[in-house]
Amino acid sequence: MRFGIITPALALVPLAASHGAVTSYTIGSTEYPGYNGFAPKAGAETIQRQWNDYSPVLSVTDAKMRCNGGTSAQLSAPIQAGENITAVYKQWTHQQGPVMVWLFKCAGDFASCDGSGKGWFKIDQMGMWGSVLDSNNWATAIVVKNLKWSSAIPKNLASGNYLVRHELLALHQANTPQFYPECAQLVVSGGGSAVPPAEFLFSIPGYAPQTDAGIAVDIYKSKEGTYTLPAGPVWEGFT
Ligand SMILES: *[C@@H]1O[C@H](CO)[C@@H](O)[C@H](O)[C@H]1NC(C)=O
Ligand SMILES: [Cu+2]
Repeated sequence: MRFGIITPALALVPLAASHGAVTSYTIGSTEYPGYNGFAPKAGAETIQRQWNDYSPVLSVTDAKMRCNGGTSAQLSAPIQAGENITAVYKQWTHQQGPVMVWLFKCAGDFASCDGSGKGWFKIDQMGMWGSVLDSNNWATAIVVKNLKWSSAIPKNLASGNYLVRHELLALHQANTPQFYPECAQLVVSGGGSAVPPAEFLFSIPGYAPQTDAGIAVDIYKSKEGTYTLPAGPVWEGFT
């Protein structure tokens, strides 16, 4: 099946009917409402930085790659190093592509933390299993099914203020990657002193070239294949 062919029809569907975004978070037994889209509010009391809408970011160098346009949030959520954060999606539809979860350590308070500079590192990611690129054996298909994604904060991560960035990369259109990133504010405590070495650190936007083998992908070109995520492995935090 070549889903690429039905794209013009999909384009007629109202934006809100497809795509998706992180709309809340769960840490332990606490639920943190996020932004629900389409009604930005000055000073909204969420831990999430308000994103624009469900529309994908199409270029790895687009400024919206960082937090889907979100620049600030009033609140932050406490989390222990080693604890999980679960991102919840009100809706999500694309079944081919990886999930990546990133952190950025703020130098100070959140108000002055814009996520600029080479400070983003991955703490969780999943691509494809098996060898059939146009199958549903992808991390984003798990998000379609569960409408959530859970990741552990590294156990010995240095305590402090962090931005967490959940990124879904949809690859259902050949060579037309769609990025869906959202950010929230976390105060990590109980960690150690670990900080990732330079090779795990990236700037966002621009963590890889648009031509990266994990970004410019045609999942329909050959039946069998392998997939390598862009921007390298996750930092486990145990060194
Ligand atoms: C916590 O996150 C890890 C991935 O970092 C995952 O493997 C594990 O299943 C998560 N635990 C829960 C209870 O969701
Ligand atoms: Cu979409």
